[in-house]
Amino acid sequence: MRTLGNLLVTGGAGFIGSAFIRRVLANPAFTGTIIDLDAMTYAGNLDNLAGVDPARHVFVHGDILDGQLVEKLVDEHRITTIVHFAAESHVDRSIHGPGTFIQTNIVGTMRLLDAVRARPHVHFHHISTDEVYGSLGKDGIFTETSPYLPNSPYAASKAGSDHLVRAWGRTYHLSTTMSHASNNYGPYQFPEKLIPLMILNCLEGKPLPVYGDGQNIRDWLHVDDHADAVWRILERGEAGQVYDIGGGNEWKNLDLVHELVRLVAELKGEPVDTYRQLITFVKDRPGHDLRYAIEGEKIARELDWRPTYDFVAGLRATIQWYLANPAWIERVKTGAYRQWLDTNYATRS
Ligand code: NAD
Ligand code: TDX
Repeated sequence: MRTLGNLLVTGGAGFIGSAFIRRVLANPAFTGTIIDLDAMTYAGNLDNLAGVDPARHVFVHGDILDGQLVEKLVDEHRITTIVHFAAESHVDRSIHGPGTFIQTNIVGTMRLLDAVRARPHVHFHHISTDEVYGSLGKDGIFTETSPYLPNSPYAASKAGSDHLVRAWGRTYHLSTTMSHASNNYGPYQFPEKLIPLMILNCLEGKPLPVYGDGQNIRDWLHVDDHADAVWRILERGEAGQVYDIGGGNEWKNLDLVHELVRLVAELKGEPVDTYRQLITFVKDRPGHDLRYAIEGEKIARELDWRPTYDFVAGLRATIQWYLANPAWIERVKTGAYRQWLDTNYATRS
């Protein structure tokens, strides 16, 4: 069992990083402090962390590309473990502008690894994605030994970062672990990703854009399950090992959109047709992967971890969260969630 002191979490203002922080700070087994390094791109939102104990969550507005800052934080806060969530994470954005994906996801990861290289007592956990394995056909399943076959600039940049983690670990004898998760969903997800986009468009009566014929398949994992799996790996994962984290929960996109529409209608007490008629087939994403599915046997067998969420219950709760948090939605839509930066930095300088 690894002893977890103070953690440096990168990208902790994003969707999954913030879920991880909320969950870890609520876990009595964790008694340290979290240093949260986030560059606050469009995806960083400090509203996601409202309510966390400020005495145990030190937010630092900075870039993982800034190696000196990373090293200073590790030393000053006596960091024992880096949990690396920070990334450019949206496939569609990577198609239109791959440059920042290469910078943040590959070069940024190298900066963090170099900081650890000079401080080999620090454990490094890398958060990666099933997309590095490319696309499955109708059959088959990804495992930790599947070949790397990335198809989007995003997936290629994550694959590149994975290779650095492996190589730095081997060459410089660093303590590293890595996980590949399937598609996450849950509260606080930025509405560019499928599930929150569809929920918000339903609520606004806007079209629900389904790419291609909607037959692509994703394996959905609740973000809290992902956070718990990462915690389990931090505590018990063996250095040098890779763990795949799946939801065991494959859905065709079109079926998922129909289920969302059904649940939104149920929760709003309105006829399903009100929302069903919004479903619109649009031009397919270039290089659109057909199917992802993760086996998840290794983490179950070696670390005794399995996902706990029932998908339909998790989806219903996620819709309920968006319905109960109009202020979060409004601040994202108007861009007001970014005003925090102006206010805060105006005060500091
Ligand atoms: P997100 O886009 O919601 O959040 C990313 C966070 O990283 C943001 O807070 C952003 O400001 C920060 N960031 C971006 N560039 C930075 C930089 N240069 N320096 C410091 N901070 C920076 O992403 P997410 O969905 O929470 O994903 C988190 C991680 O999980 C990523 O590594 C992603 O590849 C991986 N992942 C995501 C999913 C998913 O379904 N969302 C699935 C598997 C793996
Ligand atoms: O408007 C849409 N219409 C649509 O049909 C959007 C945004 C998506 N889609 C489709 C594309 C995918 O088949 O839905 C599926 C899910 O799309 P995204 O939410 O963009 O996720 P995906 O491309 O599968 O990648 C996600 O999972 C792996 C995350 O964004 C990545 O960060 C993660 O690594």
